[in-house]
Parts: sequence; C-alpha cells; structure tokens
Amino acid sequence: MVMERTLVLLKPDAVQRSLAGKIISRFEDSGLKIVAMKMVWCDEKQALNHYPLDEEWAKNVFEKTKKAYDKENKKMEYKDHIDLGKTIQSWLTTFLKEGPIVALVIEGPHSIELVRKMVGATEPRQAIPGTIRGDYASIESYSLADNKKRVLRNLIHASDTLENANKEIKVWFKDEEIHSYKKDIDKHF
Ligand code: IDP
Ligand code: MG
Repeated sequence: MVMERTLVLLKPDAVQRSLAGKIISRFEDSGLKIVAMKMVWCDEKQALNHYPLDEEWAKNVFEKTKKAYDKENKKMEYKDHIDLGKTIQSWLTTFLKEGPIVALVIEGPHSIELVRKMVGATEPRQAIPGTIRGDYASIESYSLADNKKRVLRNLIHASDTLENANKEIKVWFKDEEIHSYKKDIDKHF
C-alpha cells in the first residue's frame, strides 16, 4: 500500500529539551500530513503496550547492538536476545514514563519509510547529519547508555513496518482522534 499512516512519539527527552516544535516542523516541511497529535504522560501499562517483548524486535535490537559492540571490540554481557530485550524493555518503560511525550500519526505516501529516514539511525552517534537524531542527539551512544545502565536517549520513535504502525497507532489513539482532511498536495497522489 502506498498511502500509509505511521506512529511517531517525541520521547520525554525531546519535550524536556524543547525540541518538539522543531521536530514537528520537519514533518510538516516534508509535505506529509499530521492527522493526529496530543501530549500524553503515559503509565507502565501503556509503555509496555507500546514496547511489548516481541521476539522479532528483541532479535533486531540484539543484532544492532551487537554490531556496535563488535565495531569497538567490546564483549556484550547479555546471554541472548531475550536477555537483552528484557533489559532494554524495562529501561524503555522507565524512560517513557519520565515526562510527557508528544504522540503523532503521520499520513502520506510511503510515510513509514520516509519518517524512519528522517529520524535516522537508532544510535544517534551513527545517525547522519540532516536526520533528526543526527542533528539533535548525536553525542548519544551505546557506550554512554551502557555505562549508566539506561536506554539510548534518542528523542523519537517511529514505526518500522505497516503491521507495527497499525498496532502502535491503537496504543495511543482512538479512531475518532484521527482526522481526515484534504491538503493541496493530495491531488497529486
Ligand atoms: P528504533 O527506535 O530506532 O526503532 P529499536 O531497535 O526499536 O530502535 O529500539 C527501541 C529503542 O530502544 C531505541 O530507540 C532506543 O531508545 C532503545 N535501545 C535499543 N537498543 C538499545 C541498547 O542496546 N541500549 C540502550 N537502549 C537501546
Ligand atoms: Mg523500533
């Protein structure tokens, strides 16, 4: 499907650093359409619904993290992807509850892929300049996060697949909170 919706969260560090407006502007500038937006201070249940311990996700996180460790010739202390997944999940829920977040649904052709590209790599240190993480969080790294036994503070979440986008949108928005309206650019799609 070409026309897609994706879920974006401006995590507590983005709100804390007063970056919400700047980040939202980037999505507006792209031509994609914001169809839902609100500020939420979530609880444990909502945080866990957003980051359930899904085996595929844990494998993916494990691979990314291991690659970064290998590059530095550092040994990972985690037994396997489930061990790492559980730790990251608990750090993530603590982080999401730290302060209010801004949740958005962004709609447009290929919006899932485009938004992920604008967001940049998971580890901000690897995120290239011009991406949101690369511009505003680049001093953040796996090693800094690990030393403090905390999650990567990387400002933003964006859905990575259509299946996850559909699930995640439901965690944060009721159907009636998502709006349909026309923009000029729509006539080209
Ligand atoms: P993504 O946000 O780029 O999609 P995921 O792999 O889905 O990245 O991981 C979710 C979040 O978990 C990341 O945004 C980051 O905040 C955190 N995270 C992932 N891997 C690690 C890690 O190895 N150490 C600390 N935090 C991590
Ligand atoms: Mg993800």
